Amino acid sequence: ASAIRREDYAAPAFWIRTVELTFDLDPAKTIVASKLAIERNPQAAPGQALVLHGEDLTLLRCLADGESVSFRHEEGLLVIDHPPEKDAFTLEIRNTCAPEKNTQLSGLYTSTGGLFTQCEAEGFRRITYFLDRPDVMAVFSVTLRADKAKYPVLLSNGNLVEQGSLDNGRHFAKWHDPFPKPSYLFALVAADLVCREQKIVSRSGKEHLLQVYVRRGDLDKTEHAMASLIASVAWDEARFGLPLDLDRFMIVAVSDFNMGAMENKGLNVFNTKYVLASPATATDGDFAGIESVVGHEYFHNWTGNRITCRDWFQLSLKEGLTVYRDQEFSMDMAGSPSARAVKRIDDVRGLRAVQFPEDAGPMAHPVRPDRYQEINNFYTATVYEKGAEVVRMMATLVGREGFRRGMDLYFERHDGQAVTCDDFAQAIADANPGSALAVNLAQFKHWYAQAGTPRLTARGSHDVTTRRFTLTLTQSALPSPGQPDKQPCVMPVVMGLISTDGRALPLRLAGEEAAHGTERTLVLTQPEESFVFEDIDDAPVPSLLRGFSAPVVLDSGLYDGALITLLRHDHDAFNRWEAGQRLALNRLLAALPGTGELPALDDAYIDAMRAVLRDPALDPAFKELVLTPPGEGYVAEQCAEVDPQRIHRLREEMRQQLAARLHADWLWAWEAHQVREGYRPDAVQSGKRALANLALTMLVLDAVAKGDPVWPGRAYQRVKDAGQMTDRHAALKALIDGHSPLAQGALAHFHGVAAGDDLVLDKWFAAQAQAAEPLDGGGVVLGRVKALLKHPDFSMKNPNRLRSLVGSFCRENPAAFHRADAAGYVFWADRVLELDAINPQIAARIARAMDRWRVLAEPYRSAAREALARVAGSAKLSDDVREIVSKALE
Ligand code: BAL
Ligand code: ZN
Repeated sequence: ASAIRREDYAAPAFWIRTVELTFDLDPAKTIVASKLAIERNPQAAPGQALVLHGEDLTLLRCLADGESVSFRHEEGLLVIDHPPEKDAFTLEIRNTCAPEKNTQLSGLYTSTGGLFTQCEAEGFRRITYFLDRPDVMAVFSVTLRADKAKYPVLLSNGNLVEQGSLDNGRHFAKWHDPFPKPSYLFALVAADLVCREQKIVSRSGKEHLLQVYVRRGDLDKTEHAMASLIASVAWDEARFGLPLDLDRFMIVAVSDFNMGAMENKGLNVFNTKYVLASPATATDGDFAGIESVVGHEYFHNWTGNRITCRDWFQLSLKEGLTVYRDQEFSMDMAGSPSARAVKRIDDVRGLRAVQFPEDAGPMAHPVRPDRYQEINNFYTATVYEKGAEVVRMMATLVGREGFRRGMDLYFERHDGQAVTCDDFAQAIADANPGSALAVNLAQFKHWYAQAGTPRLTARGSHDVTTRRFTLTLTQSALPSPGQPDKQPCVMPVVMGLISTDGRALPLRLAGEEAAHGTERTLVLTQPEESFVFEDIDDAPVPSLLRGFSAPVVLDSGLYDGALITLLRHDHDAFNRWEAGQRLALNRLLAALPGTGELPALDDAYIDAMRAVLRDPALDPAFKELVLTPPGEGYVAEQCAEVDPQRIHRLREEMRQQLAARLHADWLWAWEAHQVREGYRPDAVQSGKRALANLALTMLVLDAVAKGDPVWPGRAYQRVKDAGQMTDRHAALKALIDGHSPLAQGALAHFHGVAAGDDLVLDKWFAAQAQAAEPLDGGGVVLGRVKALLKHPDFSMKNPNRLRSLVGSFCRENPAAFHRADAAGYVFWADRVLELDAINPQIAARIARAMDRWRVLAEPYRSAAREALARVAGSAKLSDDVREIVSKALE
């Protein structure tokens, strides 16, 4: 397929104002009757054909104003060359689709005996013929008819208008959604479900019904999702003045789902992974994930649904903004400043692990892309997470109150419209005249237009005689596909200066009368700028990019002494963590060029780590983050040529040394952080568990190396006895990644305890696919993964299971995947081709495991190219996978 280009956007020739849909639901053949009130767009060129999208459908009838009308089919289109020559007319369509054959899980499909839909981005055209584009917004009325015994619950968007019985054991439900919406927000569910429900009263005194629908037997795992939904409703009202606008708001969980969840108006459909949780089945991380995804989908109700995207190039308009909102929500829910910082560190770790490599690879694209072949490939970390960073920078530049004013103006101007990223940025700027954002708006928008991660270099010089410290900031950006030259960005650099004994210094810039606090935001707009600070007696340590105030790679030029000062004293928790990571990274990078082992870690580093671990003023969750060395993927991104085996070896050796040298401290950490009260997935308890479980991991690692059975035995006991999943799962991982002989028994026990629970089984598969390769005689993980493909609990058709085994192995276990014998790449190619015939969207995600093949050292690089060429050479390839592999090979 040829590329779709942003610059080719044209408003549609016709609008659809209302839609009446009637479904006779049946898994083998569903009949869809659609009545569309169509209006000509007076601004469009006259005489145009009416071109509707349609895919994998059988057309039974097409009438315009009750008369038959001639039509023709083109690839994926239904073309009516001569629609009625009127400003408005009615089009009636009858078609069928086959839900049970729909393994792509886009459109109407079956899952565990029920019928579900997924329409974003272009799934509605797989249900019926339509102008399936987000700028066409219509009011939907939907009638569902189905067998009552098999499908007792019939749901669609909006309000339930009527329901009742029909002949032959069938029944019906009529739904009406008063808000005009694009077709991608349509949803229906017909299934045998039960629901947890709760009535809430909003600030305005209005009553709303909240419902969470799940399969029978899962109701006891919906409490947290419901609590998260209630908190989301309250938060959006309190923080942004955005109330729930529907009488009823539903969440439905489904076990076969391509995405995490979907924000269909009033009827969110969720992957079970982001709904179902009990202490026995879900980890603290799962609980946090549910809170954030429930929030995310709920917040879309305004940022995405009330104001939607004009076209799919504007996807970040809703996704970047909504990720920013869900991140802020989770931070507010976390509570303490320290817990907020932990959440921020987590988010930045995610950004660096996924988005930075994306931005440096063949799929690099701007936050607002300029072209795509398959839009599903653009639900990316760049559009989502970097998009959120762009919104965060705007908020930093205009301040919290200013951002709220900007959001208010955005809704005042655009409620009910389909708009662009430009419209959003303009609203935030216009609400804050004179702000650094408004003054530099055109330049700021390079963040939307330019791909690649900018580099920020900082150098300081101190003059004792003038008592001045000059900070010089330089920005640059590497070329990315289609963008050889980059313009300088507007970068908010939140910063402070620390004295070597740990004091935050007052900040007075040259020309100012007095100091303005100890933290400020420098706004870099030029390729290079110097900032002169007055009254600085001794050379300070700059703390830059606090809270990660811009999504850039920072070269601070700081050496160990300064980094240790920051780790000890910085007032910004993010930068304390960052300093600790940099200390670890420097040691790994220094050892990489050799072939030997990691040299013994120096006392200064070990002492600094010990000091953090033992500091009574620091939160356990924060300590866990500091004591965890940077991931192998992040280390790889720092290298011009990547040897995944060598990175794995050095990082494992670093963990071994930390385990051995801090042995007494790990013992203390384990003892001191046991949670003895009842389980709560809050920041305090989960922080303690995180640190205790890191301690356990280190104690097992050290014990296995020394042949001591005590700690592996304790971990094994935990797998058996733990009262909740966080500790059970952590103990299992400690045994597997610590290469304990007890791991096999622990896995068998864990599988038994799973008792067929899909989400627990996903963890069981993932733990094995992510297993650390042993340093001596490695290469064992692939064999186990291949064997697991044949396990009766494995299925290529269930996206969660597929991600947990194949995705985890190919994308999250570099040392197991990148093998000198190329067997990992052969496995990858086989799976991508096999999966492409079932579910191209998921196949394309797995295909992206090869994004960074060009930076691999030999023999990996040549073998990777060969595997890519084999996939690209396949005659039957989806647009999804073709786009990924052809870009990789370009
Ligand atoms: N809109 C697709 C799923 C999500 O980002 O919420
Ligand atoms: Zn979203």
